[in-house]
Amino acid sequence: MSEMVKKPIGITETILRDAHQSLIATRMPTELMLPILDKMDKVGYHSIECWGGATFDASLRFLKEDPWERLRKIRDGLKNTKTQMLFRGQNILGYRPYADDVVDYFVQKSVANGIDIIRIFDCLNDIRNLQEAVDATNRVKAQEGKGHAQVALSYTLGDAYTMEYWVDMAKKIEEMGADSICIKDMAGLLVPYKASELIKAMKENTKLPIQLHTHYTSGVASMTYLKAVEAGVDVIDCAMSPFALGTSQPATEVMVETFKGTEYDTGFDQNLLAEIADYFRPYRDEALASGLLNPKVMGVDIKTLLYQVPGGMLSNMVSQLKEQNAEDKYYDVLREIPEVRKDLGEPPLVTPSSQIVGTQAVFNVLMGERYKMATDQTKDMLRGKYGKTVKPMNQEVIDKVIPGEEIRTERSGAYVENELDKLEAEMAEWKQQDEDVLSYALFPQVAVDFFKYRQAQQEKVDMTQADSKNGAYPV
Ligand SMILES: [Mn+2]
Repeated sequence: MSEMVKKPIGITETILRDAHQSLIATRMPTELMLPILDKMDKVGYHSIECWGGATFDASLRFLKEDPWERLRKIRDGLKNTKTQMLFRGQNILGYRPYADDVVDYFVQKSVANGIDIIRIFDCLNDIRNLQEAVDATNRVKAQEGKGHAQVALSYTLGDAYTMEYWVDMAKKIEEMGADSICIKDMAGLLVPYKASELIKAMKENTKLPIQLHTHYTSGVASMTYLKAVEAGVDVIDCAMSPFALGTSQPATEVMVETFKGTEYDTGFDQNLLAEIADYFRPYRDEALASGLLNPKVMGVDIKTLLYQVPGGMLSNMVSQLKEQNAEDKYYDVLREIPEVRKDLGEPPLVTPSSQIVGTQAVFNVLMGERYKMATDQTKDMLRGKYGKTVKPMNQEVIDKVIPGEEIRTERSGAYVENELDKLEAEMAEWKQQDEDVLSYALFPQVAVDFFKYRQAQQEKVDMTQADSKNGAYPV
């Protein structure tokens, strides 16, 4: 009997970030996470994803929590497991390109507060927009001996996105000094046999470990993982079953069981996983009962393959239409999205390009004339401020929306002057820790509202007196 060569597959657990972002609008509070960290820490995960743009925003905005404090507490509870965050390249965790000094400082502070792996992506897959964040991570790594720069390619479909394109990107990522590659399939568009082809081609052309991230939205995700693992992928992103499937990831327990006894065996203890699932299940039931978890997002939405629109973008669009009493325009907007995407150079649809394309499509339909009105973000995209798209943008649209304006051709950060000092000065009165300036940089209004709330809490103000609507608290 020949001995089986073991190649255990790694699993990144997403229940503390993407799973609740995808299913319950990122509303899982820190206090719910903390009691189970000890058990999660014993599983043997490759990493636990616990931080990113939406978790940061929702912590400040809705949960009235300091996201940095959350990170420190999670770090404290995970003694043996790597933590992971999602980082929007030059856009950090926000919606616009930031200056290099802010990108740098954010990376430093993320690692200092407990992040091990930084997954960095750009909404246009413009590699130049990733360089500063990768370099910053490598600088921290050289100084502190910790930090890992993972570059994520936003997976999408379209004429430009050939196998050669992805392989070429993988080579460039290796050259730019990243530690690993992630294929980030935010809409569940990667089908099983295509995954096999893609992983094989990338493995042949890069030595970097490859991680695959997908969503169950279109119903193919666990089959995609199976084929990707057989093709040599190193790590897959999964969510514990109470917050798996639907618009979230394949279930951790299911993937663990699938590879049991094979060369890919994770070696995870199903009893331990069951205890973790038992912990989260009542919270799922509660979310279902309160309506926070909508059963609609738990099924298979095959339209995602037809329209290639990520789940989060669809729900945004529905609420925009609702506000305008124009829900009957849903399918018109769905048809308009790929047209706007083409006009804007066929970018992947991921934050913030997904919001830019989606909002402009809604405008185009509701105004009854395409680009009669353009959002500031659409204008900036056409001006090249977000970077270079894989295909050229529509010249007619450029001429209509920003006639005669200069088009920029450098990386997005090249147009933003260092701004850390200015930001520090603006928020000085609220500063209680170094990290506060970064919260302010990303979400100025939301952060100040939070700072006011924090101060009021500290001064033990009677919160029934607080004017929460206007974010004003008596102090
Ligand atoms: Mn995702």
